Amino acid sequence: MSLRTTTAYVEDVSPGSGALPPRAWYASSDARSLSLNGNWRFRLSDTADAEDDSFAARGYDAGDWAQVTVPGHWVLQGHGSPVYTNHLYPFPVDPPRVPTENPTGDHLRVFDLPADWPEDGAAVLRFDGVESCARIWLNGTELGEFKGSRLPHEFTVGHLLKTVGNVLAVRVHQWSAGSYLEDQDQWWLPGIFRDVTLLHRPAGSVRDFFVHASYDHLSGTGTLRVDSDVAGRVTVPELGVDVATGEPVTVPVEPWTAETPRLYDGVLATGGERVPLRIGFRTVELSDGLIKVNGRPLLFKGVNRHEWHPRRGRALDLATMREDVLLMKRHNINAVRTSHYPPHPAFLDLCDEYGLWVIDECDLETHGFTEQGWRDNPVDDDRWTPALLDRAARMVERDKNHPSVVIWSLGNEAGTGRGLTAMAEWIHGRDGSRLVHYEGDPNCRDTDVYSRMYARHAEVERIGRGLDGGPHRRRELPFILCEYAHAMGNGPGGLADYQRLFEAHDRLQGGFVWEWIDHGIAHPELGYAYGGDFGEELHDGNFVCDGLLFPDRRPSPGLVEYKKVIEPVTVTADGPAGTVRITNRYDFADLSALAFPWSYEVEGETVDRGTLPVPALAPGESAEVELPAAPAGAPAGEAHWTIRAVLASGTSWAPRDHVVAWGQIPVSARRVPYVAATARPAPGDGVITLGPAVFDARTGALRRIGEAAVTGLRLDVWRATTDNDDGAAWQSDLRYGLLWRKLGLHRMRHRLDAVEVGEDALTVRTRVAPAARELGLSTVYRWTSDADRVRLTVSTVPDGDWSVPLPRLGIRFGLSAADLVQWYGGGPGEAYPDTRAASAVGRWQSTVDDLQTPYVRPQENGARIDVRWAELGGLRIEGDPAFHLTARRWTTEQLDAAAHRSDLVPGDTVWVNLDHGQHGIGSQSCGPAPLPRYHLRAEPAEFSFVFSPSAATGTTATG
Ligand code: IPT
Repeated sequence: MSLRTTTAYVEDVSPGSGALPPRAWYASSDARSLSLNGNWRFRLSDTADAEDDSFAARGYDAGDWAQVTVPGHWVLQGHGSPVYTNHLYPFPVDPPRVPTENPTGDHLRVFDLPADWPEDGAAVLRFDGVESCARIWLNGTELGEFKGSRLPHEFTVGHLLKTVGNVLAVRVHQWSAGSYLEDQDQWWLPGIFRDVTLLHRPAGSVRDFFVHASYDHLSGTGTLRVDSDVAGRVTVPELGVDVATGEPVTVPVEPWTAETPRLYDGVLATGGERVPLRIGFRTVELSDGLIKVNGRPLLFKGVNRHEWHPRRGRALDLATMREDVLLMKRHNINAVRTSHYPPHPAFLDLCDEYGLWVIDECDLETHGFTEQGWRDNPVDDDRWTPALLDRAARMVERDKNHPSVVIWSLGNEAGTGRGLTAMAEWIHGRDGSRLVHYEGDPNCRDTDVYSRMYARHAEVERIGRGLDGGPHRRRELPFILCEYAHAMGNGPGGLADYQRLFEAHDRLQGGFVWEWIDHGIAHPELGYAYGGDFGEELHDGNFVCDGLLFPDRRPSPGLVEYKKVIEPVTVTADGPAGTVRITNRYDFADLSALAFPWSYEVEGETVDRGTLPVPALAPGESAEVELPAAPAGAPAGEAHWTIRAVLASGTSWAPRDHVVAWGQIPVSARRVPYVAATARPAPGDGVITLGPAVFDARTGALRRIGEAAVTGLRLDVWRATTDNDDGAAWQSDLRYGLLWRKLGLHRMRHRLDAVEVGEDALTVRTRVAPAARELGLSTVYRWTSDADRVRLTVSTVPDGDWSVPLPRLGIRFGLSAADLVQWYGGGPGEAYPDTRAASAVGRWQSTVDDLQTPYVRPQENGARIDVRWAELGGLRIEGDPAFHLTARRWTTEQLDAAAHRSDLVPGDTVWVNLDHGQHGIGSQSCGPAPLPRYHLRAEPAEFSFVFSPSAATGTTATG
């Protein structure tokens, strides 16, 4: 007998053997259960068969074994290490074979039954998720083996249980035939990563049940029918419902939507068990070429959510799942695609409860086969079809009773093939009440929606207008972007431009930003680790950190931007003067839950406030609402109305006064600073003095303004390239970072041509250019002063062939001391030309450290936009026009060179950039580049700053 036979199941394409058929998941019934989560004994072997003869046969002597926590991944608990690849299989592609080096974790748990565990024998052992292949023994009897990492598997065990000293042994293989179906872009993390539970099954208990709860918007009634394979009764006290299983009943109800997640508590009672039901009445349909719920089309404002925790990986606890849902609700997100596998089932309970539309995606991706032109793709090979159908069934049966789930997705990036068609046919047959999604087939052969990822704005617009052509079936279908706006590093740019398209064209039913959270792994030295930090021979670096949340779940500026872009109420000033237009952009809810406080601000200071009476507009409606008269006696200066839509009372997901939406309406324009050139440059002792400024007489370099020492003030065009600047490997034309470096924009030289002391100005003429190139920027610095303030006007004229945009255009200088930063302009957060929707004009303050955005891989960050004036380090700076402000304790070059946060070491100098322009951000780390209107073209430009010593020294932060 060959050694391989004992582990043949590992490389078998079949889903496994011994497990019970799939069924609905429910958390609590009155039947007993015993959680087997906790400490397990653990032994790691290098190969699948290493301990073959010593595990079951030798009586499970775990004497010298280690311990791990279940649920968990052993590679995050000190045994072996994680591996990150995007789509490349980290093993030779020879399906269904896997490498001999196959880390195998033997898990052992000894347990007693609780004293009051019922005598009658029936019991089921459930595994909610094990990656990637498990073989199970209870008390020496083998129960079976299974694959399908993020799917539940149950085994009948009652006949094997003892009162004390039960030995549960689980052998987990990192690699199996199933790994070929699980090539999602994420860390490969073996282990028992979801709950293990022993469930008592009393005689006559429920096996499987299907809650059908539809809503008829014409009559306002819901129809409920609960099918169960064990007959029983269904009661819903609030609705006066008490019917037999299988029997439909129609009653007036309030419908469930993600905006109004009305649930009715019920009970399914059979002879042996009472199962709590949470029923949401809603009807999903495809009609008039649109996805409609309860008769109305909806707009997905979604995110792709992988399960992630920086220390626990995909072993999420309930608190973390709830945090995700609360963060989504508070950021106006209304939909989740569970990329790329069914989530922990409790997450869907939360989606039902708080209200989120869900695309539930099957645990299927075979992306690595793209490398071989999809040859041998399992989804087009009949031998694999049973495994695919098993995965589809385990998802649908588990999750079918969740009102939040409106669409089933076959999987992600798996090419096309008969197996997918078989899955779709099975799903359509089993559950006609939902739609089917799959992005990977441009013909939409098996799907009810046309779905794409990362399509450019122009193409999305064509699709919206129905000008995209394509196969007939596809042209009839509504469109969604199941992934867009790749949120890697600084960005994504262009969100607002997508949203305008979604709102303008009915066929465009929204999208799902890629993705929710950075998959950084907490690391003692590096901060957060990403691909390559564990010595993987093949990896995709920080492509795994592309979320709207940092790994610790702090919102990134991208999430703040998304919240603003998808706000469900808009406040605009397109009507007659003195009015404001309020538009309800909810699909189902009116505005009765919101209040509309206003404030009137002059130069960012609130002068008056009140509340705007806004009618409870129905979805889609808008109204012109009269603003109060501008407050009498307000000081002169630039003024704005700011109107907020806030929660009038607390909800389950946010407190009263939580800001849902806002708008700002300019009243009067800013007066730009004027400095009469009355002071004369005064040469003397190696320096030139002009008003409060002192310059080096030979070089014209600024040395100080008042008390503030200034170093290295000069033109700057370089930024620490962002992940989007660097671009995805396959987008050679959009890799601005490479183009910029090729030109040498990161090593510009400054040639001094002249220092001219004039009547009323000091003029310094230079040419800024990189080695080896003929292009350059002729740059003139002209300084004037009225004795108190000094004005710098920078004029720059490009010469040579500038076909690429500039990263930035402005000045940079160093201050010897600065901590507190105060400014009037856009804030409070980071903003760039195409990521600026959430930036509000106001008076803001921060420390220099808090201006930094902690991208996992350091890169350009932290600019505040539209800054009229700023004070820091003893300087007051006014812009003409307004500028972008960036300040940090390291140079751009140091930021550029850093690979992890831990590489950034604060120096003594605070480096300040005042930019006239920045190139847009885009999302070409996977998607499109910034739209042309956000390009910073090399063109003649002139911009000024007025500097004066500021009253506050500004070196310490207070308040
Ligand atoms: C797309 C994948 O579906 C997703 O899982 C993720 O990898 C994303 O890209 C990038 O982060 S596929 C890509 C080829 C567009």
